[in-house]
Amino acid sequence: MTPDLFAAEPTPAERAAELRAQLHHHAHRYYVLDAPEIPDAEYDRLFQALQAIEAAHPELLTTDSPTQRVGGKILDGLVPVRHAVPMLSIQTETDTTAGGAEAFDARVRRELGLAETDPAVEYAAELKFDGLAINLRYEHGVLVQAATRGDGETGEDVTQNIRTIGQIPLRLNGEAPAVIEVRGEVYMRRDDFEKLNERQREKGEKTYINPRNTAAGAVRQLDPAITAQRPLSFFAYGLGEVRGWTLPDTHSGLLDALAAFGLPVCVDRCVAQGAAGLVAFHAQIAAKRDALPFDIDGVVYKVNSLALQRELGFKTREPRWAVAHKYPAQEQLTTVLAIDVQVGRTGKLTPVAKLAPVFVGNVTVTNATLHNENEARRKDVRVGDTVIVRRAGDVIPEVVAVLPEKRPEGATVFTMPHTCPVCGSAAVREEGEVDHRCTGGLFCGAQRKQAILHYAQRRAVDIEGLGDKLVEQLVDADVVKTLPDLYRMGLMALANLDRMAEKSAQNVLDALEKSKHTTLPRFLFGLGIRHVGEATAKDLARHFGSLDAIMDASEEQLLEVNDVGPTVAQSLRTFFDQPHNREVVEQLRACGVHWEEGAPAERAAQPLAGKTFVLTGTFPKLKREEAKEMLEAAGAKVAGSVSKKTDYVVAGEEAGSKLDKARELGVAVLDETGMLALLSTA
Ligand code: 5U1
Repeated sequence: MTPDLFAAEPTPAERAAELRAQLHHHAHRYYVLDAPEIPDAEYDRLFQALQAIEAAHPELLTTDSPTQRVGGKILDGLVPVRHAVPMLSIQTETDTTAGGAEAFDARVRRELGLAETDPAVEYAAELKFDGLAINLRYEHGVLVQAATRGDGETGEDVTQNIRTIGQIPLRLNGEAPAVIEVRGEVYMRRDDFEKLNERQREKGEKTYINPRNTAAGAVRQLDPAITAQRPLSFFAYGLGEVRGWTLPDTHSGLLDALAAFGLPVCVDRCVAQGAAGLVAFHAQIAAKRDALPFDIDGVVYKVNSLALQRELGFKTREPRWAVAHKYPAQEQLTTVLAIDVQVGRTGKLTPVAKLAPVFVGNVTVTNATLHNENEARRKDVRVGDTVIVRRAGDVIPEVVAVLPEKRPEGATVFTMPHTCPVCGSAAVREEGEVDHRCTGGLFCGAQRKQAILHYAQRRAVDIEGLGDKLVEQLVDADVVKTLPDLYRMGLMALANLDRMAEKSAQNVLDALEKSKHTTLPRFLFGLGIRHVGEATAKDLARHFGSLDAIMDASEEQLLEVNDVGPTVAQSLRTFFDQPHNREVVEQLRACGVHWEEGAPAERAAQPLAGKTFVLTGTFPKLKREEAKEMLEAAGAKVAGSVSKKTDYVVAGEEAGSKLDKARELGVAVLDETGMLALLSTA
């Protein structure tokens, strides 16, 4: 469009009104619809432009200006507000089965005087949010007051706190009634709650117990600047006083109208026909409860027709046309009977609170993880404590918080043991790590299966056919307790296992026999020493030449090895300082496990040290792994992808993109013969 050169410049008042409308629109897209149309920086630019006009023309400031969300003064106390229309509570149906919905429908039908042959009653079904009920009063479309429920008759004025919530419009869209009070729930999303607690931890400040209490506390703050830092959200679900507006015929129509005003209305709602419709909604939401981004404690059913609602009326302080149908609670109180330490398959020690049995999240819980020493200390859980336990979905139960006022006298602080409770080996916590670990990997009963699988894998001593299931059977049947037992078991022990044919048993024995002839790096890697991967095992073998030299090396000597830092050196020392581990190594050797040992690397040639190779395609003579070992024995590094740092690409048959990349970057390309020639002349 060509600009109208004769159009008058907008006045500051016009420009301010236009900016406010734009900011209002974009805030709704961002906070309510979660569908922003402009980048944050553009929003900030518009916001600053409006701030500048309002600073220059204070007379243009309006209470619904987006610039006025934060900035209220610190209060001495919250002022009482008498509700124009009482804020009712809702009857709760505690039968969490389908029976709860059926009982409500039966009650409604009875009170409406419906016969069995009459059609199903139509309901609006919604979520029961776990937050704080709020009344928002809009006059001529502008938010003028926000109040808590209080006792239903009188609440507290929390207007300036509520104004900080981006999702709550300061002005309604469209043609607004003279007065409309919108009722709904302020809540905190779970991800926002986690982020808030993360920030608290970073600052070294106390963390919050759950989203509900945190949201309620934030709304009742005396300093709105603090509320502004709490990420709160809002859903509208009902009305208070209304003047100058014709109500829709149904509750679902009312929710649509509230959404059209720009208020956030939850999309997880439906119109349900009769008890069957309610039961289906209850089940559908139960299935997605844990995937919702916020906590709910049930669903709400309301008779959809407002005319029928009026007919049904109220029973003391609760409407007869609505009910909250609960789900099983996800948090409960219980007491800590003991704190045990469990050892996982990988040797990780986990403190576990043993609890007085409690029904939570639909199951009886008797254990809750305390994760690690830091977490146990942070929560300061002690034997005898009364604690809040949470179990949501399939997530393992957790102690959320301790009730310090209920702590028995003399309850002592939990400390992690220095030895493994299963095998008695040293339990260590490495620098920078949160977990304690058992160092008796080869000996510890808890780690048996993992240790055997690690030892048997293809990249270690390679025992073909010794997989997950077989290891499980061998350990559970007590045939194998430690690695050397593998070489001691006979055909009968194997063949006696479930679903093990004699032929397969013989194959396993043959594979075990074959695995006895291995290499030092494979054996060393197979021991499963923490931080000793394949590459480190190769470096160690090359450097020291023999296992005994490695087992006896001091930390200083270990540190001389390429790529071995303090963590690896310490881990090796701790491992070989455990008599159990040495004993296992000796027994394996006694069983016939052997390898060729060489001279220490100081004397071994490393002609390709500092060179990086990439292998691609299939070679005529060598397997890829063999080529890799030969190159590494000559000191080269074998990488997985080609870059400018690659010195040679060795390409076999059907070499693909790596070869293309090598050509593109001008990297030298060899075939297998070329590589062997390089190795022999280097
Ligand atoms: N979704 C929803 N929650 N909730 C809570 N609707 C709803 N209605 C309520 C309450 C206390 O009360 C009215 C039925 C009065």
